[in-house]
Amino acid sequence: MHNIHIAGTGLWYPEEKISNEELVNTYNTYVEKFNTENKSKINDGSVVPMEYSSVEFIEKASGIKSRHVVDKEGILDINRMMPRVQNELEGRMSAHVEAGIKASLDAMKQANVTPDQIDGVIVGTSHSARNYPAIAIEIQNELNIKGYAYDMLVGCSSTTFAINNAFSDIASGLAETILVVNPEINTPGVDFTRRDNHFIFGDGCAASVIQKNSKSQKAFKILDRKLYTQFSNNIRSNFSYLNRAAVDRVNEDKLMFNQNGRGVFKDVCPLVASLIKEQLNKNNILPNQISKFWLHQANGKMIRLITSKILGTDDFPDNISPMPIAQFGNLASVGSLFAFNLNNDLKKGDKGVICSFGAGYSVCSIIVEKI
Ligand code: CO8
Repeated sequence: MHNIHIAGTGLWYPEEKISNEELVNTYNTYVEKFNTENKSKINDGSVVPMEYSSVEFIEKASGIKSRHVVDKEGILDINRMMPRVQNELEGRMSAHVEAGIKASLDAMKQANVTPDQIDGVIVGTSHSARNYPAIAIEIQNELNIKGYAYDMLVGCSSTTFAINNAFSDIASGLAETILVVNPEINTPGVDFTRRDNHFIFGDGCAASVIQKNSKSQKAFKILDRKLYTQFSNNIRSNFSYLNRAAVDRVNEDKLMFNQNGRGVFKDVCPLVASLIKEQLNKNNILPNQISKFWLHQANGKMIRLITSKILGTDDFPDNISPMPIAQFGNLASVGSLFAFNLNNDLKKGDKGVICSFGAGYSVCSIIVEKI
C-alpha cells in the first residue's frame, strides 16, 4: 500500500469579475445591434435574427452567478467581445506561467515544501498557451526546481489525470514529490457572441503538491484512482497549428470551443455516477461514508444529479457537493480542485472523492482520506 498524499493545494484567479447581469447586458446589446444592422436581410429571410440571452436562464440552467476573468473590459466591449490577451513571445513571462507560479507558491506553502524538495513539475490544462517549450519547464525554471517537467492535455480531466501521473511517478520510485500545476485561462477560447456558450467559462488556476509520506497538516492520502475515457465529439475545439496551412479554411471563431450541452449532460451524468459507485464498492466504502464529493464544476444541476445517483437519494445537504461554480463559472479542469481547496476542512479519517469529467469524454475519480 502506497503512502502518497495530496500534501497541499493552492489557487489563483483574476480579481476582475463579471456578473450574469453585466454579461447578459453586453450580449443583448450586441444582439440588438446585429438585428438592427441586418434588418432588411432578416425581413427577406436571408439572415436569421439573433435571440436574446437571460440572467434567469443562465442561473436556472447552470447555477452560475458570476465568473472571474483575465480581462473584463475586452469581454464586455460589444465591438470586441473577447479578452485582450497577448501572444506568447520570448522575453516575457507567459500568463499561464504567471498564474501557475502564484497557485504553486500557495500549494507549496500549504504542503510545507520548498523548491529543492520537488523532483518534477506536471502541467495539465485543457488549453496550452503554446506548443513548446512546455509551460511546465518555464514554471520549473522560474521556481528553481530540478528534475523534469512536461505538459499534458486531457480536456476537463487534465488536473486529475496530472495528479494521477504524479502518483504513478512517485509509486514507481521515479520521484518523491511532484508539483502539479493547472492553468485554465479559458475566456480567450470562448465565443462571447454565442448565446448557448457565452455564460459558461471563467479563468483560474490550481496547483497541488503530490508527495510520499507528507507531514503537512493539510495532507490527504490518495486511496484509489479510477480513469476512464470514451470518444465523443460533443465537446470539441478544432483550433490548431494546422489551421494556418489548411486548404479548407474555416473562420477562426468556428474552430474554438463548441459543445452539445444537452448531449453531454445526458451521457456524462450516468457514466460518472456509476463509475464512482463501482470505485467505492471496489474499495469497500459505502457512499454515505463519503464526507465530500468535490466534482467537476460544469453545471450545478449535473453536480446535484450525480451526487443523488451515488447516494441513492435526493435528500442530502448542499455542502456534500460544494459548488464554487456559482462564483467562478466552469473552470475547465480545475473545477474539482477549486471545490476541494475551498471545502476540505475535514477531520482525520474522513474520506472524499475528487472527480473530473468532460471533453474526451474523460473521467478521473480519486478517493482521498484526511490524515
Ligand atoms: N438565454 C436564454 N435562453 C437560452 C440561452 C440563453 N443564454 N441559451 C439557450 N437558451 C434556450 C435554448 O434556445 C432552448 O430553447 P428551446 O427550448 O426553445 O429550444 C432552451 O434555452 C434550453 O436550451 P438547452 O437545451 O441548450 O439548455 P440546457 O438546459 O441543456 O442548459 C447547458 C445548457 C447549461 C450548457 C447544459 O446543457 C450543460 O451544462 N450541459 C453540460 C455541459 C458540460 O458539462 N460541458 C462540459 C464542458 S467543460 C469541458 O469539458 C472542458 C472543455 C474545455 C474548456 C473550454 C474553454 C473554452
